Amino acid sequence: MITDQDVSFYREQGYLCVEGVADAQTLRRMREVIAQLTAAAAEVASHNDVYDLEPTHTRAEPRVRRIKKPHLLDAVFWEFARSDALLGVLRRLLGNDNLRLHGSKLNIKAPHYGSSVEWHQDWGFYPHTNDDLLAVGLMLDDVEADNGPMLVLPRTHRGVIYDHHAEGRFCGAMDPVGCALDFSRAVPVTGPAGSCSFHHVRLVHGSAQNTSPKPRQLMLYEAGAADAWPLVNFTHLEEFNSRMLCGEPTGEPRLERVPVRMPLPPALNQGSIYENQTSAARRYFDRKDERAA
Ligand SMILES: O=C(O)CCC(=O)C(=O)O
Repeated sequence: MITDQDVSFYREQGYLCVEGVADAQTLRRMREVIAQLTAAAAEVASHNDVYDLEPTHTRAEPRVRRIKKPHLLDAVFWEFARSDALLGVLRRLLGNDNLRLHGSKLNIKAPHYGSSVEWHQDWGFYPHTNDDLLAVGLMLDDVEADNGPMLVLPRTHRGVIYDHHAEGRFCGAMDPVGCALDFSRAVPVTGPAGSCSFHHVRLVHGSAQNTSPKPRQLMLYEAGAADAWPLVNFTHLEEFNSRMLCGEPTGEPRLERVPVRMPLPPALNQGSIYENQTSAARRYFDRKDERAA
């Protein structure tokens, strides 16, 4: 499905977008499940293990900005993670036949108010023994320049690990001034529904609020080589190995000379990146929490 040039592009630039990875039936099934899950958010008043809510959420008018771990909520999300179409790309980009899912989340940017995500490197949240990891963003809607596409800073996956702390605690966001990066170089990752973006775990990325009238739902899967073992939040071996996508697990982590900054002490506000980032000292993206007209 992808060419040698695509693999070279990913290695050099730190990201790639591939069209047509999910078929129409998968997209339809996912959208149905998401519609049911978002409607059921009328039952909850605050964040929980399933939902991260927009600051303007009410039970009368549910506003969900993230569904946590969809692969545990409905088979369609796990089936796509293990589909030949997706694994074919992952094996090539990660150069490995033994792959594990680190986690999954669905970021929903509703028309007019869907929340921004501040600049960060995923590696700042979950450093591993080696950095053969990436995030897949399955586009459930057409993603265009104006409905809050993910923005990436090409080639930053080869650079330093930026500090994601504020006032001595992890905050899940880089200081947009202190890091001295030129954000005007950022590239929007766009594509028709069914496309997948792939970004390296160390690539700097973020995304602006969706102020357009169009939705932008992005199903994110974090995947990596089976011999990349997490340096934080390791729980149970059985659970760890239940996330194998293909190939065999191993009890021998591969240790590479990779730069690491631990996401500790933990963020003041727990539960999601959106909550972690509320304690960032400075924001780059506009935050308009007032209710849409
Ligand atoms: O939703 C997006 O565009 C960016 C998501 C992201 O980077 C994250 O949730 O870690």
